[in-house]
Amino acid sequence: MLNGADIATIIPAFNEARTIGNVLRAVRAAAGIREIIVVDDGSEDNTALVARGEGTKVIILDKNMGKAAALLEGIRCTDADTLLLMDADIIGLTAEHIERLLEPVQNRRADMAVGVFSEDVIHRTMPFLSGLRVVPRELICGIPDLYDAGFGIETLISRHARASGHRIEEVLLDNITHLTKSEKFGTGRCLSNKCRALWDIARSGLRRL
Ligand SMILES: Nc1nc2c(ncn2[C@@H]2O[C@H](COP(=O)(O)OP(=O)(O)OP(=O)(O)O)[C@@H](O)[C@H]2O)c(=O)[nH]1
Ligand SMILES: [Mg+2]
Repeated sequence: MLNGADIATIIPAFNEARTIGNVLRAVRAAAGIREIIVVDDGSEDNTALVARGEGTKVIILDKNMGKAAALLEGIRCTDADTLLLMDADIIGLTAEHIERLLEPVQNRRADMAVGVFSEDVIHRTMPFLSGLRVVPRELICGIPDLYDAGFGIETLISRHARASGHRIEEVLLDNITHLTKSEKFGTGRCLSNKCRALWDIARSGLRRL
């Protein structure tokens, strides 16, 4: 590692008790991470309990605010200059995946690294949707009106990074996947959550920079 980047991990989590424990153990085992912050805003399961059981700092918001707001609340609680954004529903995550994702930024080849699940068609074709990324704090904090972006936050970060000339590297990650919305929520709730996500992504893609 060449760069002494000061890295905090922010994990937005909504009803992820099934998977967050392994995600936290993988992050904790990875080299170079100073701090881990989980943001839970209204989970109806034991997400916060499991995260606390892993010794992690958990921020609880009074009501559900969406993914972007949760991430931003987490970022407000750290002064780290580099942020590892991580989803809580990842299956198969290891410390090695995380170290591979950090490497391009630590070695100053890239300003932002985006993790791409190598076996996932959506990730491969639309890497700008990936929730696994290493991002400079100044990039995220420089994006206006991000709080209400919901599931569009990654699209906006990628668009702003490109527009402002940040060097982006995609890192292919093997043997890793995530729980789908239908596995998490069942058909009805999955459908409304999916529509919400598509709407957030569409408006983030169309927004004037
Ligand atoms: N705190 C918080 N976290 C959220 C919220 N919505 C989503 N997340 C988290 O953001 C991460 C990704 O959310 P998912 O719903 O799995 O979205 P996705 O993986 O992009 O989409 P799918 O392919 O449909 O699974 C997970 O860690 C979720 O728990 C929210 O409203 N609040
Ligand atoms: Mg998911």
